[in-house]
Amino acid sequence: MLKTILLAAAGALFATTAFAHVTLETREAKIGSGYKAVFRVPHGCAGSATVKLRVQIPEGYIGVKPMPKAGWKLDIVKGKYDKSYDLYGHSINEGVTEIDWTGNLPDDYYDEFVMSGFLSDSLPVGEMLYFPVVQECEKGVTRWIEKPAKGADPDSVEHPAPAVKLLPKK
Ligand SMILES: [Cu+2]
Repeated sequence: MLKTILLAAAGALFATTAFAHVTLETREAKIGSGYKAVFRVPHGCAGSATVKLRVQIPEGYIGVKPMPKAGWKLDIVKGKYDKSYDLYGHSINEGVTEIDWTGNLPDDYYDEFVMSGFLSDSLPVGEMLYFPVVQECEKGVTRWIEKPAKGADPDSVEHPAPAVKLLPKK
């Protein structure tokens, strides 16, 4: 009985810690398939409201489109990919490389920022795909851009970049 309670408490603690950063809702996805990236923002910068969220799109995540958000200004940056990719039978070599949402999210509130895209089937299976995020606040900035050592816990670094684990196509 006590063991069960301790395990539940440990689970809740881990979930809370992992959830307490800017993270992706879905943390594993198959290459060669569509992927909806949902960025969860559970707090501001040391209590200060978030006024801008800038997301850098990793190479290999193609055909990206952001979801507009009421009350937020949306800017997208487009650029060349490092190589050509196949997207549903079409060869493409450029697309969205950064998405910025500008608005105001008080620290007391939680919100999600969404985009849809395609994980190219040339991405390396078993690796993590990182989406560096810069969170600008009324006071201060937090850069969620750190990449833990291979296989290490995301919490081994202070500001882990949101990431998704790449799974085999089938
Ligand atoms: Cu946090």
